[in-house]
Amino acid sequence: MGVTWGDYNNDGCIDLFVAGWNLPGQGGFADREFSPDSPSRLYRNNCDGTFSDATKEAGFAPTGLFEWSPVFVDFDNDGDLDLSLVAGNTGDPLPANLSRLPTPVRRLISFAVAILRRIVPARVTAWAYRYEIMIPASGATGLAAAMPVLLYQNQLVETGKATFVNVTTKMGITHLVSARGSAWADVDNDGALDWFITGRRTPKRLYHNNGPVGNYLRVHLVGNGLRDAVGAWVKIQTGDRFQVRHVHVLDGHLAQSQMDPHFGLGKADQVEEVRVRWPGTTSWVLACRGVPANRTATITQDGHCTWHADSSHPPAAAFQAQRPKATTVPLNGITPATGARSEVDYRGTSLPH
Ligand SMILES: [Ca+2]
Ligand SMILES: [Ca+2]
Ligand SMILES: [Ca+2]
Repeated sequence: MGVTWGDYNNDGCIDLFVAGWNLPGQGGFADREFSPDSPSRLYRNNCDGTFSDATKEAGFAPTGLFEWSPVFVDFDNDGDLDLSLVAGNTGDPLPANLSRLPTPVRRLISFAVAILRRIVPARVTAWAYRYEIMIPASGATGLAAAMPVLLYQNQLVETGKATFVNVTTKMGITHLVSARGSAWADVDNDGALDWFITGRRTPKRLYHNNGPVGNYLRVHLVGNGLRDAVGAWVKIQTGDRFQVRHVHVLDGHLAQSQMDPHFGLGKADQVEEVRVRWPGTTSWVLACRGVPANRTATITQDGHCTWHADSSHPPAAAFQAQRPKATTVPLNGITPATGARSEVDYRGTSLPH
């Protein structure tokens, strides 16, 4: 459930990922026949007005999960768009053969599944879902409805081929959640995008991105009429590489990520050119030249381009006061932000602008 748009293969044409569910008839738990087809789909833009199904060639396999809220995001700042998904049960009725059981028995099954999920590592749980060994306890709530989340790393920069590898557990993300939405934003202005996952009767999570990540450029657009510049396109050039992003509202499923386009630059220490196509226009405008890496460039539609280091704009005090100390793990680890408790409740806090 949910879609995301992004140019995952850096050919200048925006592609589409649609999240799906493993339902009866699609290799779901009703017919026990596992389908090689994933309900989720990646559609590659052929740059000629048509799209091709690139799900398999990009390395996506069925997960057995109810997938929600896909988001294209360059979480490692290497210059290619990675992909995140969350999962969780929907409260559908139990499979027919189980729904005939008395209520206490069904509750006992849900309880047993919940216990299993507490003691089985997420990697094993994901494998069990993949091969339908573990049946999602439909109609259950809380932990019994929880599933692993998914973080895929794009291999385009590393190998030249835009294929995706599941790095969820490698990055230290092991929680099971029952979630429908998630969003990415650099909540502490350190240049690495962080991941917030909602919880539907499971705890919400803020994963602080501990890096290491590549250099980056963030672009803040100020339009003349439409101040937020929703619908604008931004294209940057670093060496012989180009990347495009678009300013948009809503990501995934009922979620809103950081609106300012965020570009990973890898080791590049400068962006040669930034071009903008403003909403309602059809041509690219050269907005900035020679922007140093690790800056936020503010571009106005009347032709101004300025930039500043993000460290000169610390997060809002309200958020800073409640920002928990993040644990550190090596190699691109993404860990839950932990304070006195492992579950952080951000209700009532103000996010930085
Ligand atoms: Ca593309
Ligand atoms: Ca990437
Ligand atoms: Ca960050």
